[in-house]
Amino acid sequence: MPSPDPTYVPTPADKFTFGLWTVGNPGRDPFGEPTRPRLDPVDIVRRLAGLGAWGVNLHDNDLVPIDATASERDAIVSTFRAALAETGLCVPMATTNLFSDPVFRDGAFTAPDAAVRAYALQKTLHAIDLGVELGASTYVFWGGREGAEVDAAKDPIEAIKRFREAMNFLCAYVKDQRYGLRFALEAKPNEPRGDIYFPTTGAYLGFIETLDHPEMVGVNPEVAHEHMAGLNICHAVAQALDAGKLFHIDLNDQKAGRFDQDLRFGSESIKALFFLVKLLEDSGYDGPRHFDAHAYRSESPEGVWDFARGNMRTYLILKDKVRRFGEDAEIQSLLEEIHTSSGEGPPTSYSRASMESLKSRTFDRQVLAAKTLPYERLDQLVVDLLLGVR
Ligand code: GLT
Ligand code: MN
Ligand code: MN
Repeated sequence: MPSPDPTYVPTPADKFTFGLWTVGNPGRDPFGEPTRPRLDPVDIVRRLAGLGAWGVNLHDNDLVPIDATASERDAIVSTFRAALAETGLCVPMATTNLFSDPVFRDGAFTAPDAAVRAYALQKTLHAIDLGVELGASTYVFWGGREGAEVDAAKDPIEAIKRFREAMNFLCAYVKDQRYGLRFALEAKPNEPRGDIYFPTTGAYLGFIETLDHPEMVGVNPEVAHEHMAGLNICHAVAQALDAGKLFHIDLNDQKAGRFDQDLRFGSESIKALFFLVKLLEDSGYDGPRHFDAHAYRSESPEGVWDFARGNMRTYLILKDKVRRFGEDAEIQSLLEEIHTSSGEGPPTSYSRASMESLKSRTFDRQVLAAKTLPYERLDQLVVDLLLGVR
């Protein structure tokens, strides 16, 4: 096994990506104006490439203003493509901004106004074309405005049907154009809406199976969004992996019970994110590791790049800890002890015979209940490992 790089410096092989909207976040919040100047997408591409990132992701309007003419659009896109070619950075994922413009104040694909729904669909067709032109293979849908504050005003079943119609239309478009694009649906429980439809990754995993082309559609779980809902991100991602639906992932951090903070990866939940990195690495997930986070509002323009470096460094440190976990003899022997069964397990498949034999088997409940589970020792070893004293 090659010796690990102790410097934790990323390379494109790590597949780290950032959004134009993440490192480009100017520090605006609901109570305050921007604290940093807007960054040119071309400069972002150069800086990210210099730091060892693999790719850059974007919403249509992160690059092309919503009111740009066709020729303005083409000029912007060709300058951007030149920067990608110069640096070797790729665009693995693209998405649509269906939340900033006032037209989407009451939803996009689920808006009560049919003309708004049509506009949202048209905007997405153009944005898909843009993403494909830039080489994207994954297309994310985050329905930030698809929700409600006033449930009296809307039928939530109708909203689900409308969202399904939009997804079916767009899948058909991708097939018709022969684009090699897969969709990844991103859940969030609330903010900016009082409640957002499809609040969790699990909700989307159920919904996907009701689509015309479920094989084209997966999920894009975000750490902060599952933590906002009080859920375990590792378990949500495990369900997506088991279903073959982890098409993308948004890595960041979040204090539980707060607004969506989009904090630097690993700035809060070291243990939970250690297990997330372990899951991603052990499962063989080979998609992008996208950091959907932004620097503190108090950070300087130059400090944004410390933020960018920090996300990648922490991922690599945790990945190294995963390796050590696997090589740690004491941890592994505890795991072996924990995973040793007290007797034969249940039948792996049903047959009359296996059922009858199970029915007639006798179990000593006291023996089963007395098996030791040294979780205190195991968890402390993990804490020691993460705190660097092991
Ligand atoms: C927005 C949101 C993110 C989504 C982005 C994709 S935009 O910043 O908070 O979680 O992933 O639309
Ligand atoms: Mn996200
Ligand atoms: Mn978020």
